[in-house]
Amino acid sequence: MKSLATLYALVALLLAVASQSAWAQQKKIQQREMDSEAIVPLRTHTVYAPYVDSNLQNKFWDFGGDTIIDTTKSIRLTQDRPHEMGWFWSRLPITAESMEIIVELNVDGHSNNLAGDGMAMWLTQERAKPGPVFGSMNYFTGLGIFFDTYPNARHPYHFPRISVMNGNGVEAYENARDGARQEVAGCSIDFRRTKVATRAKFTHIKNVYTSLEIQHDEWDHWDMCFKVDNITLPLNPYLGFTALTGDVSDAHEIGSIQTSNIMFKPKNAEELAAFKAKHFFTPDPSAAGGAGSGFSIGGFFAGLFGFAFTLVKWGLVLAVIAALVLVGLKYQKRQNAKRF
Ligand SMILES: [Ca+2]
Repeated sequence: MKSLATLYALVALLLAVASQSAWAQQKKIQQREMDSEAIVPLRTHTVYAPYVDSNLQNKFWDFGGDTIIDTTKSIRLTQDRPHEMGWFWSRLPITAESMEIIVELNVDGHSNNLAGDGMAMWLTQERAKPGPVFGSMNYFTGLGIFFDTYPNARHPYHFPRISVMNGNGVEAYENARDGARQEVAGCSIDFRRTKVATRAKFTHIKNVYTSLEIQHDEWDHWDMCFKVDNITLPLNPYLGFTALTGDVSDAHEIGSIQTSNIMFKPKNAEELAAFKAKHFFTPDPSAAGGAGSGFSIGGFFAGLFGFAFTLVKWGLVLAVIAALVLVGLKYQKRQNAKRF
């Protein structure tokens, strides 16, 4: 009889744990739904093939240097030739405070490993000023995300390297050191000569976080490059892409750029702090798997599936326990029958 009582207690405990876990999952899904009120595509900062109109112009974008527009395939910032430099810049600034930018890029060349110099994505006050920093001006104001394929110095990390510098307009990018001292965030990911098109997903939620996810080995599989909370963008930055080759080279191409405005309900300081804490101190299984930051509709459905999976899992556990209890009861009955 004692063993039966223990079994019942165990079942009750498991039931309590299961309902608690289910409740936590459901709450998480609700929170995800509330994260983003709307994602509105920005036509002014989006571009697809054929990229230009019949006059070989684009009213929202401007290009120059060695940039070649291949209307069937890509915006080629440089070809796989030494000493080229190309740029592609938005004509209008981005007025949205929070945004998502997904860019498809292709970095490819004849050499297996000796290639360079790389390309950059910019969110800066300045626009269309060619220079030495991956084809753009030095002493920039705002964010530079560098896709650096050529190590100019030795580092404890591998190349290719993606690194971010938040320029203040007076500090120079230290090219000879690959900007190591100025890197506010970064990661080593091989985005050169990839099997699937490389895509970079940049997300900036004002006063909350800035992240960069990279797709490079499998379609729609995103690896988190960085997620930080200390990046402030300049007010109304221009969006630009530039590339540079030196003695060594690579073709640097852009397939498409897709920008969206992420809109949020106004939040007070307390709500904002809680929102930020959720992003940086709550373990997020989908982020750990590199599957996204929980802002996408995909993230929401992943959560839903996770919830369903948990239900099925606990259902199975309970079924096994119920079976054990039944066997126990039968055994006890038989023992009692024997006794009398
Ligand atoms: Ca470099």
